[in-house]
Amino acid sequence: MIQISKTVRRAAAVLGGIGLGLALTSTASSQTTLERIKQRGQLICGASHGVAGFSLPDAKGEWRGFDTDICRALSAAIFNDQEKSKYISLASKDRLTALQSGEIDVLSRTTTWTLGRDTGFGLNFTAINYFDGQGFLVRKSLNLKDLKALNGASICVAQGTTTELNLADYFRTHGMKYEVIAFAGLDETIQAYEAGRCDAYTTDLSQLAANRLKLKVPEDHVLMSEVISKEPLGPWVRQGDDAWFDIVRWTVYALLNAEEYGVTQANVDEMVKSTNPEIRRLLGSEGKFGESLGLTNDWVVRMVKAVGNYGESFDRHLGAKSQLNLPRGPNRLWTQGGLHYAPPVR
Ligand SMILES: N[C@@H](CCC(=O)N[C@@H](CS)C(=O)NCC(=O)O)C(=O)O
Repeated sequence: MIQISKTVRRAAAVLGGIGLGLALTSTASSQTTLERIKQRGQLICGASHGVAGFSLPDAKGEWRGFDTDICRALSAAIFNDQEKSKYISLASKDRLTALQSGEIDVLSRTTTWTLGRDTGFGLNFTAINYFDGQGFLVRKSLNLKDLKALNGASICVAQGTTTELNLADYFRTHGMKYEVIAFAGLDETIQAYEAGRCDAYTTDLSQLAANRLKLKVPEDHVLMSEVISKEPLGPWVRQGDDAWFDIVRWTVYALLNAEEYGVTQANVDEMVKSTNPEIRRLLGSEGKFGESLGLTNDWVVRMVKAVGNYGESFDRHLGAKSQLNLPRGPNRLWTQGGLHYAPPVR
């Protein structure tokens, strides 16, 4: 509903705040985000600068990845066609403003949920799709035993990230010196590390694993074993449209519930006929849960047909069936000792 024009936002900033900006613009357009997406015939999804496994254009230029699958699932739920998304590649430092300004409908790009971001930017975090933590990549030849050995080191990092802030916290609390070399773009950061301008490169562990593959000889670089932060990642929306927030949040939970109940891309058509009430509600064989979101009752069937359940999407892009081969670790379901616990559909 709230289309925040850049002019109004600038005026709001001058007048002293986002709250006023939202108040000013809520009257400017009564269209909901879902209505706007349907009218446009396209979902506009904020993506990364290209991180293997999460969001990266393939050989045909089509965006693929675990974060991209959220937008593919949304597009399938709304249009019954996973290809109706347009992806905007955003640097870390620009991603939150792109969502604030209305340039994108949803930000699905390795973005950590923090209190400051959830309250200070007119944005809402929806649901965790990946539990991550911050790590460090270093040259194997340095033979570093632990992070203490990085005292006095130069460290490459991307601007506008929680990474930058955690780095400062860590070195300060451990009384260690360091030189930070911060870059606006992902490729610049990796190139600087590759060129030897920094002793270490730091970001979320999953991205370190993905970006290590961009280096000339990945085997010459190792991930340090220590993890210095909590990075709960997931999609974000603008504040002010609760119905759209619900759609994005329940998309993540529906894909997790599909995994929990054994609903897969291959068996979803059969599962529609299941007698299990949980599965019947999830897939719209019973109840009107899709309609309550402003979608069709078979919305989850559409999504699972498009991208598979949470575990299938994970395996394809990040796990065993991918180049990254990341372990599920904390991203296992709660039923298997992991942290993912999707609320029930009822
Ligand atoms: N999860 C952290 C960091 C995410 C992040 O954006 N990392 C940098 C590290 S290089 C980045 O540019 N990632 C690649 C990209 O998204 O294009 C955050 O939300 O601030």
